[in-house]
Amino acid sequence: MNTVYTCFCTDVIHDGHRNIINHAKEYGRVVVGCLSDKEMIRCTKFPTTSIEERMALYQEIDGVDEVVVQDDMLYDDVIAKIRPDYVIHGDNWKEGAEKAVRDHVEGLLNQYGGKIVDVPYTYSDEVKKVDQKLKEKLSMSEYRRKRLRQLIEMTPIVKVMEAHSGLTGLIVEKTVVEGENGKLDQFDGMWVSSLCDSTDRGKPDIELVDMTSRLRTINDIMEVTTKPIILDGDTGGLTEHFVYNVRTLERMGVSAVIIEDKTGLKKNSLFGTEVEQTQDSIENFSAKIAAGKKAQLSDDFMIIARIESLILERGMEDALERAFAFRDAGADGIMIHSRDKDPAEIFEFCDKFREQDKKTPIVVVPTSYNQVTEEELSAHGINIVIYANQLMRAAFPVMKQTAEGILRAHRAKEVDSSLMPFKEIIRLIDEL
Ligand code: SPV
Ligand code: MG
Repeated sequence: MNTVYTCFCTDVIHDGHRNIINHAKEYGRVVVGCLSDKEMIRCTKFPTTSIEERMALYQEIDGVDEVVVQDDMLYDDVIAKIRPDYVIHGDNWKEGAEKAVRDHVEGLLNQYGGKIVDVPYTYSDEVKKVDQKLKEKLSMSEYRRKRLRQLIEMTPIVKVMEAHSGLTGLIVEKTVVEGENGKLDQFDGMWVSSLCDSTDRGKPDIELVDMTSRLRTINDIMEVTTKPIILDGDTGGLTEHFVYNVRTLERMGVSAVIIEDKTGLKKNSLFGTEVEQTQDSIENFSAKIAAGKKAQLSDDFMIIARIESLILERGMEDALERAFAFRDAGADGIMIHSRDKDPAEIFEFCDKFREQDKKTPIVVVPTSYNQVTEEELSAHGINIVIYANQLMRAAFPVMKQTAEGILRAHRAKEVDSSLMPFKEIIRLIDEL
């Protein structure tokens, strides 16, 4: 008897899936692959149920003979193991981002005479509704909040990109690329940077933009996205205020706040020792972390301690002493910052920290040492990489050039060829 294989990456079964199975039955024994968590995330479909729950769900569908785990979005593992006579899929994978996957599967099947069966994709109201519901579920605070902890467990390194508005949030949410290996890739979460949130308002990064305004930026981003959010909480402010902010952020569905061990008038770390900056004492900052942890109500929310010792040239020993002290005070992660062009001091810190602590997540912001790859960071035990300001730095020069171009030409024609038509920009924006 022939084997027919299909891969599902969904938490909810709708007409489209049932249609695939009904077609599949005609070709032979039906094996359904359940895409693993880590591969589902890369495919832009974050799971809201466990792999065990999904497998049980697929097994219940009428006509399914067997359910297996598929741990490679390009099907290499399952095709090698099962050697199906047919792979069946909705014909929507003939174009767009999934076409590369189809081409790859076709190549694998050609090696032994297997075939692809494309079934007309089901465009029904039910399918649309289920897709929409899944998306909305992911944007609900209880799902969004815990997603960062889940990602740390599920992926080799969590890739976080700066967002400072609804539109930049949408770019982080929706940008998907196809890598050299044909695999898709995307960002995992968003960083609401104090530097970019301040700059977008034309203000300096000195904790001048108050929490109410920061919450508004977060809300704008949350309205149109589902990915987890890490807030740059500056120094966390007064401990008496920080505890209230922890509650608010947690309730909104923010996944983590990172606070830095500075005190007094905070200046941006990229200034280093060029400006006067005061580091908080280990004792005070530990008490702030402990108070924040005591205030939070869920287990999901993370308070991450950011150590400024390398920025302020206080040395590696000081950085490590602080890291262990802040962890012991309850910090759920450590962010180590550096403005050196060489990643050596970051790697040294991480290696030494990992000698004694294998688990506490480490976060880095490679703005100055931007030559490092995610793979290298991950090899040094780093769990989260934050690209902290690139979207804003990309937009600013182009906006400036455009303004200058119009002033020079006394009309907008000359700049038009370098502008994106609005039709393309609004494609990003969802209509209900
Ligand atoms: C920010 O993005 O606001 C940060 C990171 O705090 S840095 O600007 O590098 O200090
Ligand atoms: Mg900042």
